[in-house]
Amino acid sequence: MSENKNTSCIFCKIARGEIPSYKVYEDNEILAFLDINPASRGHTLVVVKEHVDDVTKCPRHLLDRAFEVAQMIAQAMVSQLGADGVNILTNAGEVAGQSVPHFHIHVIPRYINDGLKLTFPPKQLENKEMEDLKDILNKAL
Ligand code: DGP
Repeated sequence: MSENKNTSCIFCKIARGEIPSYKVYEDNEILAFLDINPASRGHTLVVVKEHVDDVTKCPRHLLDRAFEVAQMIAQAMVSQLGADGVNILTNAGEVAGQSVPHFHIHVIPRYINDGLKLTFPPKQLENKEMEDLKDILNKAL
C-alpha cells in the first residue's frame, strides 16, 4: 500500500523523499510534515503515501490511518506545543480550496489570540430545501 509511483505530484515526491520536508511522523502508509505556508505555529499536513486525489477517493483503511495520525498530532500540539485548540480539516476539489491534488489533512494548532479566522458565513435555506437535502443525502447512505 505504501508503493508510490506518481511522478509529477509534489506530495508523492515528498513521500518518496525526493523533495525535503520537516517530517513530524512517518510509517509505511502515512507521512506527516510541516506545511510550507503555516497558518499557525506547527501547522502540519498528514498525507497517505499512496497517491489518492482527495478524501472522497481514499480507501477506508487509509482514511482511518490518516485520521488516527492526525488525532495523535493534534494531541501532541496541545500537550507539547501549548496549543489551546486544533482545527483538523481537508479540502476536496479546487472549488473547496484544494491546491495540491493529493489527499492531505491539515492539522492546525490554535492559540488564543492567534488571529486566524476559519469562518463559514451562513446561507439561508428554506425549510423545504432543508427537508429535500436531508432526504437526498439520507437515501444515498
Ligand atoms: P490545500 O490548499 O488544502 O491543497 O493545501 C496545500 C498545502 O500544501 C498548503 O497549505 C501549502 C502546502 N504545500 C504546498 N507545497 C508544499 C511543499 O512543497 N512542501 C510543504 N511542506 N508544504 C507544501
